[in-house]
Amino acid sequence: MAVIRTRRPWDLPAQDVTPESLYLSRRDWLRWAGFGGLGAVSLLAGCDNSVMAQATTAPAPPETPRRLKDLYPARRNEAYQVDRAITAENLATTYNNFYEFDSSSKLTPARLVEKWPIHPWEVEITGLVGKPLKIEAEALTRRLGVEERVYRFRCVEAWAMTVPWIGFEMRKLIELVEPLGSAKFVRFVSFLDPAHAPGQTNRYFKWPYYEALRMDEAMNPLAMFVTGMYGKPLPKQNGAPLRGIVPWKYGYKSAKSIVRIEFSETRPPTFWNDAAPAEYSFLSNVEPNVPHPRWSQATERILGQEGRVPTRLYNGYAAQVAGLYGG
Ligand SMILES: Nc1nc2c(c(=O)[nH]1)N[C@H]1C(S)=C(S)[C@@H](COP(=O)(O)O)O[C@H]1N2
Ligand SMILES: [Mo]
Repeated sequence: MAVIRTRRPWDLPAQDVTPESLYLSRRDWLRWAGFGGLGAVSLLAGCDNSVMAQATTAPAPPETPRRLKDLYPARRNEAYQVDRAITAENLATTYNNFYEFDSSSKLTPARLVEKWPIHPWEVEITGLVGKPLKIEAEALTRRLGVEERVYRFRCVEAWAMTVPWIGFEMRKLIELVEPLGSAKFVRFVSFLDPAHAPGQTNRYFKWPYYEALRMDEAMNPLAMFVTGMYGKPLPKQNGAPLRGIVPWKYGYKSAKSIVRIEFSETRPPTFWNDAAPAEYSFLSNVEPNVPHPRWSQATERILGQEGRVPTRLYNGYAAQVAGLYGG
């Protein structure tokens, strides 16, 4: 089903604006709108009916390959409860931000990843650590073990979902590599493969995608490396085979498809902060009272639901993380 482009990005109301619209001139938008002849190019924040229609016609997520049947589905850790319904799987796996594939549509990454090979996948853990490590992602996952946790997820664009992620705590991996006392930050670098990821030819961004956390944030038990969702391995469009999940921060802090994890003494630069420092801070905690310069963060839109609900401080995780920020 084609999504009708009813509005142009330059006349969108503030709450519908996605970050990239800042950078693309009118001419560039016209070029992107014709990109790949995909048709369904639009800014969709606020366009729930189209999203629902698209999601229900999307291909079913792949089944768990035989080699991973020992890991998925994973036992749910019931200590992490959320007072919201779990988002429909077909929404969470087809409404994506994955700029390596397409920065202009949420709906196309799920199709554009089709020919992208992700197995085997080498991950390098390096920098200020006593035991640097190079390991294939599934081997790492098996080494650390997995559990399922239902978390809220909040994008800076003010849409939200609730997802049963599968993975392991970041601190498990950190402890494995024995960081030096001087390590104060941990950096996540995503893959670089423009032959498969057409968005990486977009010169408006610096590739590969890069993000980072303070060490004390990464050590918080809520912070996870995620390898699966909805009882199965991660779909490629959701950041397979290994991504971060930092549920009290805006979604862009959780880098997808990570190939390198680096420990450093100084604060590493980050993708969105470099692109627009006045709009995307290093910390990027979910804070309802801190508006984005171009839209309010006081309310959010839950995928698959009508209307808006209040945003919660630290995305509902204040009890677990407020101490990290002096509160
Ligand atoms: N490598 C990479 N990681 C990324 C992004 C991206 O474009 N590339 N987008 C970020 C943003 S803005 C969000 S909201 C989430 C979206 O994750 P989802 O598609 O699984 O919902 O991934 C984050 N991680
Ligand atoms: Mo996002």
